[in-house]
Amino acid sequence: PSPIRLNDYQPPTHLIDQVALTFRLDPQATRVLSEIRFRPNSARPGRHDLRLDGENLTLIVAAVDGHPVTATPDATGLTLPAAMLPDGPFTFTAEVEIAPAANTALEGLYMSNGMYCTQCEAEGFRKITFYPDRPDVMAPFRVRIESDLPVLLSNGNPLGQGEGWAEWHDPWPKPAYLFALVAGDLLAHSAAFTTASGRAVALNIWVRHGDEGRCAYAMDSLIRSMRWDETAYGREYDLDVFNIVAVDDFNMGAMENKGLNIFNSKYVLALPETATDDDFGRIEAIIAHEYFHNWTGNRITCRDWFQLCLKEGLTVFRDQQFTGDMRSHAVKRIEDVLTLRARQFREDGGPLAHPVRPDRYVEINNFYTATVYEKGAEVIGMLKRLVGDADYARALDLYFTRHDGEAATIEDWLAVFQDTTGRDLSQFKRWYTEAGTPRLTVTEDWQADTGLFTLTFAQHNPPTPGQPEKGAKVIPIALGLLNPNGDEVMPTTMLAMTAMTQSFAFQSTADGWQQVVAEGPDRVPGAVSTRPIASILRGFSAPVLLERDTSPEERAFLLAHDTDPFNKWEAGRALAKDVLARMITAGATPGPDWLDALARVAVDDSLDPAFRALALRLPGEDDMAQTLHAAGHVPDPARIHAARRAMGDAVARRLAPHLPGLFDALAEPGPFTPEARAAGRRALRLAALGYLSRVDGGARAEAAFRQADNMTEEVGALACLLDIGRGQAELAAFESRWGADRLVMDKWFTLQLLHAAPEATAQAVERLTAHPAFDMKNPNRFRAVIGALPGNHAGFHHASGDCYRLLADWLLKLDPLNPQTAARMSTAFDSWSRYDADRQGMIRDQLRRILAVPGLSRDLGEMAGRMLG
Ligand code: HT7
Ligand code: ZN
Repeated sequence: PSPIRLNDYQPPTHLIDQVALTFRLDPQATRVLSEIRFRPNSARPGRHDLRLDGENLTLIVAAVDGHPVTATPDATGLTLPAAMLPDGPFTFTAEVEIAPAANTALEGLYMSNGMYCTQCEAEGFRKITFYPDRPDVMAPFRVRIESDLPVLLSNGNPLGQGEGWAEWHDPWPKPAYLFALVAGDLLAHSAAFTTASGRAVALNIWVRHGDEGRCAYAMDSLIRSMRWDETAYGREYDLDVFNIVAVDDFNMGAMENKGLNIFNSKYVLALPETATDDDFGRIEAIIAHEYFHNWTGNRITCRDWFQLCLKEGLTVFRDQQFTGDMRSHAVKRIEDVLTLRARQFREDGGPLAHPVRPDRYVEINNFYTATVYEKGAEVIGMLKRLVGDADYARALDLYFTRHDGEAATIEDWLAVFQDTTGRDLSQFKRWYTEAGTPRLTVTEDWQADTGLFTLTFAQHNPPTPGQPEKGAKVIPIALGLLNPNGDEVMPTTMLAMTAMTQSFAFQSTADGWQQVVAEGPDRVPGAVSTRPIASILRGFSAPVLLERDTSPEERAFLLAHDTDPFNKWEAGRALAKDVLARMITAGATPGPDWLDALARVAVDDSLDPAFRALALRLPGEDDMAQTLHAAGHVPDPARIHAARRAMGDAVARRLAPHLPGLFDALAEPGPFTPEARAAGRRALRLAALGYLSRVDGGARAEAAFRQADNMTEEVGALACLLDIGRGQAELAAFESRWGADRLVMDKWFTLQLLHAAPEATAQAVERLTAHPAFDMKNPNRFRAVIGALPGNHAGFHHASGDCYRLLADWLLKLDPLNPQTAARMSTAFDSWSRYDADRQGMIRDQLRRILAVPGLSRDLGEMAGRMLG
């Protein structure tokens, strides 16, 4: 199929003033009656055919202003010829039939455990009825649902309900992708919220019977999100009710449908005994993310799908701010950067690289990517750093007033900042239009006689598919200077790099170190100055690969003294990666300096336990493969695996004297609470247990598993045991305890794959997919097994190529049922060019095999084609 291009955008021929829908629900034969009030769009002068999207719909009857329409739908929709349409406004009515029970793709109206639900983003509404399914057509909706099921929900406010029916009205004009309907035998966990201006809002989280006791944390997160958006962004909720529904079968995390968010149950349901601290954290973040979409996405939506980052990048940025405020900004930033590097840098450096605002796509579902979401958020963070907090707040206020009720573009977004600050952002816009992770090199110069310290940066913007050459980007570089005693002598200063190569000079003055334009004038004669130590790219102020020739001593110094928590962690991380890289490539062993530095962090009670836990986490195997490849090596997964295990053993031996004390001291007294402080202590305790298991043979982990009264420690202890090749009895106990709990059992499946020995990983896939509880139609379960496979780097890339074949087999099995999820999982193959010729050949063979399958979905076909290049 030929791609859809941004440059071909045309405004819609017709706009909609009102939509009324009636659903007569039936698993095999749901009837959808629509009444749509159209008017010609003055932005498209002249008379035009009206094209309505529609897929897999049986048209029963259609009419224009009551006159039956004879046009026949094609595979993608229905065209009403201009000659058939009145000059001015008119009403189009239609009745169609659909079969939700047969819908395994989980797009449009489908069924999950006897419950009806919808997923319309990006283009699912066209599987419900004939409609201009594009985000720049916005309309208020009235919806009537007819069904015997007790709970019938749609967007907006309830209008009324009776025996077998309910009616809803959403007054806020919205695009069809925000439409939602749910019908089922559900129970609500309810609460009330009063907005800053005094509006009463009823909050409900709807779940299956038996799950109502697992909603308290999601509700608490929702209330905190609503309050936070009022105080941080001045945004209030705008309907009388806010409904959330938890669904077991769901392609992604959650969906921000207006007034009726639909969630993967994994991101709603939590009790201490069933959910880990990470689960609690993700629930809080995703509840917030979807809620924040009410303004950034719903009230202001996207003109077309190329502008997806307008809502997703901004909403991710907002949910990151929220989590930082709720928990710890330092820990959140480190975690976000770890994810960014693992997912987005990987994507940006491979065949799937695309700009934050792509300019073409075949299947839009393939562009819900780390680049659009996470790099999209980074770009907003950079903009905020460049203009400052006050101007960011003013620009956002202008954005909300200027574009409320509109479908906007990235140009609109940047114009708001230009108009607020007077800055020209045309160069900055390259972050949206050019793919690839810039490489930033830095060299230092110290003139002892003049006391001038100069940093010279050079940026290199690598070629990416379809973009061989690129201009200089604006790069905000947050810099601090320390003196050799470890005191900060220049607090964080934002440098704005705009050229390919640029120098910044600094001198010691009476007021401390400062940036100077030229040598000398600001310098106090006779002021003592010694060469400062630079802390560069503080807080990871730009999504770049910083290449700096730093000695291990300087890194150890920054690990010990940097006042910027991100760079403190980064220094330790860089040290660990250097040590591990030498172990992999030169068979080195970890030296005492690094081990001592790590031990100092581990036992430093002045540091946040969550930070210490992060510092003790060894670099991942995929991360090392990516790093070695970037440094010109061909990564060998088996060597990486062996070296990383040896590194873990060395750390365990060095930390051994401290581990029992650390483990015992971090035990949380009293009942479990999911808040960040307690979670951080558990994270450090489990990190200690992981190392302890390597020296005590797992005795403590076995006891911890038996005694655990929460899922974090239960699953954490089990992981420690599996990591040292034990834990079979515990796995069996876990299965018999949790066999009936879908969400908990997903963990059981994933753990076994992640911890399988490299040579036994393919067998593990075969064994787990043959397990009676493996259900490929449930995306969570499929992801828990097949999606976890690449997380076992050495197993997935085992020289036999067995796992490559197995992954391709499963993608091909899933594709006819659920192409969206199959296409997402296929990205495991995107790193093929890093590896040796044999592995490259085997992966490419699998991609070719996939591409050759007749009837392959557009989703998977596009991905396989792009990965092959
Ligand atoms: N805006 C949503 C993205 C989305 C999605 C969600 C569930 C299933 C299919 C989907 N396709 C796109 C989720 C979000 O970013 O908040
Ligand atoms: Zn989103």
